[in-house]
Amino acid sequence: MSLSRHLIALSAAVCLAAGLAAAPATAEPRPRTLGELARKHHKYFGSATDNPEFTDAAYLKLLGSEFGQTTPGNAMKWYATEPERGVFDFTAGDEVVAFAKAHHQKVRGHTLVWHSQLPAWLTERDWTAEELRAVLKNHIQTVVRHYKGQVIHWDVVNEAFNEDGTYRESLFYKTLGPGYIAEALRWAHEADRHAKLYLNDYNVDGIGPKSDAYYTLIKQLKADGVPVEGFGIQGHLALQYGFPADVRQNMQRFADLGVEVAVTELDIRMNLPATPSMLATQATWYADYVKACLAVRKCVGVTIWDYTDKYSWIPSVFPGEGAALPYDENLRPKPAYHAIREVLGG
Ligand code: 9MR
Repeated sequence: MSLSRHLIALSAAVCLAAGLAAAPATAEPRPRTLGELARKHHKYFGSATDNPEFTDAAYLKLLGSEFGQTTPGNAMKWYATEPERGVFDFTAGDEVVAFAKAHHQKVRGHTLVWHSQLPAWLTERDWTAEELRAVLKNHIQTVVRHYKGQVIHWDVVNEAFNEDGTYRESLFYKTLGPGYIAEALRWAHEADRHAKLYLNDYNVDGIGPKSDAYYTLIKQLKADGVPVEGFGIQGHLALQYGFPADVRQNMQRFADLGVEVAVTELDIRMNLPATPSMLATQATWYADYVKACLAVRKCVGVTIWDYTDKYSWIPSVFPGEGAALPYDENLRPKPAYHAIREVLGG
């Protein structure tokens, strides 16, 4: 090979090497995840999860990468954590917390006092008020102490009101009267002074009798010095029932009471089969809901009630309905996913 040919070959090799070295700088940057985009607004974007899903590697990969927060869908409920009186089992909850920790995710604790998913030992006998108070206090404090420092929030009382704003006649209400809510909050606070304590419910997206009941209750609890620090708006919507246009105003009035607000279980179901136009409407609704949270400084984040239609609770509870989440059953992002990204600035 002549000298000039040598030089040409050499310079080609240098250019190639330089080109390769420069490649990472010119390559498309990795798109920000929903969790990262939300963090820029000082909020989190999360997904609920459930232990049976932990065998699905593709599912876990997205759960761990895309979201900055998780909520165990069932693992911390009473039936799971205290299956026999005084016998506690934190296996399922610990599994979710360990996953979250490994993926730098915040965890919301869900839930301590709820009328549903209670163990049989609790529901299948009558309790005096004194007995039930002791059982409730022990349950709350044992669970909260176990997760101390590991959860940012507790849904201390879940779904305490009926649609008309009257108290739900749960075991706790019937036996202890409405004062069980303040007591539950005080007991939880004694066990973990740092977790933010929430009341959480569905159909409280807009202003109406049910959210008014929470407004009045939280105002009273604050006046009485009870440690209530957050209002959880679950956000289980359905296309056929319309979008709660005043969700931002509703969030703001709770913020003005001095509590934070979180969207805790967002999903938007529809009658199947889903059409492109229904999915487009769903995308707008997700975007508008997230926008409302972004507009309220004390709205701390949004959690969707799992992220894929593969594991949504909807089809089993509302036959003929579904397609409620931003990813389809094959873990492919739907229009809703892209709409949420856009609102978050992605
Ligand atoms: O996602 C939960 C599902 O796996 C359970 O079967 C169901 C039982 O009621 O509870 C679901 O989660 C609920 C949440 O704990 C409270 N708000 C309503 C949610 C949907 O039912």
